[in-house]
Amino acid sequence: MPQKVSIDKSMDLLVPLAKKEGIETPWDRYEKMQPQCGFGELGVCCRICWKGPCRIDPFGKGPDRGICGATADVIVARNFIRMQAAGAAAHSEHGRHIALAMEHLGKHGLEAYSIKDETKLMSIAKTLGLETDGRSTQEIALEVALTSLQDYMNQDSSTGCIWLTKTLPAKRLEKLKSLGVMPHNIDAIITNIMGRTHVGCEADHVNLLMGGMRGALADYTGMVLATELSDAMFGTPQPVVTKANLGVLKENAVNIALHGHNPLLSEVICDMAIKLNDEAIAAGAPEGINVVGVCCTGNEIMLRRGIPLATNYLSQDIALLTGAIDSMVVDVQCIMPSIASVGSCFHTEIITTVPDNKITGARHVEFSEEDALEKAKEIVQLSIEAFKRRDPARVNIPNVKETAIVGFSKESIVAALSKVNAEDPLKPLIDAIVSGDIKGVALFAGCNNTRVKHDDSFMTIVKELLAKNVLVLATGCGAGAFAKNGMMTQEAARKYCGESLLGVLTAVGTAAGLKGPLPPVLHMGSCVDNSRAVQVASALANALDVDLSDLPVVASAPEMMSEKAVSIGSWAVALGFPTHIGIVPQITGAPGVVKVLTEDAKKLFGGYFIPEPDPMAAAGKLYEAIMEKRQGLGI
Ligand code: NFS
Ligand code: SF4
Repeated sequence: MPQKVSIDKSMDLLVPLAKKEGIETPWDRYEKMQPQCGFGELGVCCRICWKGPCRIDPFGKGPDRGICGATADVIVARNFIRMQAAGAAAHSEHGRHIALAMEHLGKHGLEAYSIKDETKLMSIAKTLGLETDGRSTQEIALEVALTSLQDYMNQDSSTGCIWLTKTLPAKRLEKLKSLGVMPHNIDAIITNIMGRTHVGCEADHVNLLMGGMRGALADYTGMVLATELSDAMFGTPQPVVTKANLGVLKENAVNIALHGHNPLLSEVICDMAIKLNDEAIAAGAPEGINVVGVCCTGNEIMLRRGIPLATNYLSQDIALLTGAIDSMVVDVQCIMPSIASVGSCFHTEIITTVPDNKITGARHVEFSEEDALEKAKEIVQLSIEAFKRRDPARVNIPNVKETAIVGFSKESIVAALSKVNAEDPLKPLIDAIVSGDIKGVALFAGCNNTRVKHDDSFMTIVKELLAKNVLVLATGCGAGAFAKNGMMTQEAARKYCGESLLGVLTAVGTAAGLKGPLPPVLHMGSCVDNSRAVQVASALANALDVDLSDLPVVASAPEMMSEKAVSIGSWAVALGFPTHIGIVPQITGAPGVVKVLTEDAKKLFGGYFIPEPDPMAAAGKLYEAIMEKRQGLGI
């Protein structure tokens, strides 16, 4: 195990505690897994048919083809695009779920849900080109939902997905069309990838990878509709001050940790926790119910409600070592099965809620939009019951929590900028980029990974880029890392930003009434909310009449691990952004694939992958990519 597995200060208390209690951490399991399979690391292992598994000898001494004749490039490309398809499927299921809920809301109403943000609903209707005059909110919501669901149903491959075509600049759409990577139907594209990678189908790695890019753009489609419809139902994030890290748990409260992704579950539980607060007090918790968030659900409720974020991906099961979490309630994605076994060492209720995401050893309370209130009540009451069983002697809450100013949707960024220039809100940002006060924009996203020190790569790269006057946006567990480690405060802006960036953040922050700078890292939300950054970039590109790929905008996922991150990184490339990944990807055994993704992509899309595990070197490469784009623009 590396000397220190995490830079998160909470881990200084909890990792040794795990050792003392004999409870396994992800890092213990990582150590047991060493050495990890070299063929798998290089991606040259194929299990697509049962003649296999086949593996290619990377040293050129053994087999150079699978039993069917597939080369390393074909094997790796097939594996890679299946990952893109899985990522797209995960996000798009989330999006579909929200769209279906909105459809039901529009058709017959749902007790637990409403359109909380009518302004956003109207703006979505306008984006989608729908009629709003003389129509009720419910009618408009229904049409927005049905239009969104078209992106899962359209069979005419000559028309692109609606949400994609309505949210990207015309120049980029032309480019995607000319490259043949426009998705027309999310489900169809995912099915296409699974079909073309079946044994005995496509065996051309370039064509496979282009098919994968289309899958990644289907992923973007599912994400943007998930974000936008969620905003209409639950509110568009506005700046809010809250706290992050495990010190947000309260000794004298019933602590409910909401974990997963979909706000359809977390929002209702937050509402129910408020309603049942007195029951918790009566059960002996003087501070009532304390809801905290984990991973992307944590980001969703943090931005919309100011609910504190407890932790991010890699420390999710260790969080249970605090002995103070009474229930961890999960829905879908990024949930370590280990929470059930660690939870069983404590009084904690681990509650799964989705019929196709159960975990052996956890309690399952099936949740649906129709009976959301009843089920949320059951879940909160189970949490209160668990609190009664909590052993105070085993409570170890780290005294670590940071202030976090969060809530930077496109709408709230534009609103803040409009305080500087009401007529043309984007102008101050564009002027700052053109003058070089802001050198460029970097979006940090993605997961944590046991292969690198928890949260460390995020922090190392960001400090370098801030000092060089790069504006930083963040989502997902990256944003979680920054929030927990104190990068979302005004003091951090003063400490880490270069002079000219600090000047811009101070001008905007002061105009917006913050009496000082905006935080140096702007938290835009969960992973699906990466689409918010695209909305900002598209607005900039349109204002400058350039393509997305011309902008000095880069993306970075320094600690990525999931198939969703593969998919997001791929659409970032397809949209024209140089995209850093800090983990050596499972493609390096296929030189042809590596070339397409790191070199040829640049010519085709303007975006390309920059694999670089060393965070300092990565910061340098990202900055270089920004400067190259600036040069291209002549600024
Ligand atoms: Ni996104 Fe990674 Fe997961 Fe969210 Fe966190 S691990 S790809 S950041 S919770 S989706
Ligand atoms: Fe081996 Fe080809 Fe089957 Fe893959 S598809 S397991 S390379 S025979």
